[in-house]
Amino acid sequence: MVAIRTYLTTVAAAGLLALMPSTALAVTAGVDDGSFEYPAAPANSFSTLRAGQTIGPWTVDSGSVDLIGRGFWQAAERVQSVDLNGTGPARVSQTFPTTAGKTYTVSYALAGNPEGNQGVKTGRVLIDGQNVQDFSFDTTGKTRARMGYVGRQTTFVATGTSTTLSFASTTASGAYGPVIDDVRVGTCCSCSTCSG
Ligand SMILES: [Ca+2]
Repeated sequence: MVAIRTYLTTVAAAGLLALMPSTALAVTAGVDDGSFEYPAAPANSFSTLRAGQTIGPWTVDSGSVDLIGRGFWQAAERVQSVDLNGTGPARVSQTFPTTAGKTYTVSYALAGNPEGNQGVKTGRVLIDGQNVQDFSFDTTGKTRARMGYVGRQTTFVATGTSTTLSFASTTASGAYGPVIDDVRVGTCCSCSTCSG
């Protein structure tokens, strides 16, 4: 019993530690503020940010996005999220340290702006400017209270000491685009063990 207790204690401690790397990884081995929580957008409203402006560590490369504030609609993680169409399609990017040759997993939560013209919202994930994943989300029947977030993920092999991760809307017209939140980059997981 002593041996088993020791084992269980070790497992429990490891379990606690296992909860921490998702946050630690986001800082040390991947993106910073993948939850789009900083700066705070107006509660029950949003901020429209245009090319050249930043969302914390993220930069709006082109077009405009809406940074959705607390309470405007359901976030996937904490309270804020990003509509990749502000007044039209946008691209947001963040550059972070990587190790060349190492494989990284990008995971994120995907939904779409349920207002206006409901339907399929499309976009893509880019690594160093190269398209690595197309995504789509159908907002039909979704609401601000029930966004219907789904998990998505892709992997890439870093080619240098830094990598630029981008999310771009390919929803051509309008202010109702794909919505992303809870972006994480890590080296911990194979695709078979990651959620989503
Ligand atoms: Ca968030």
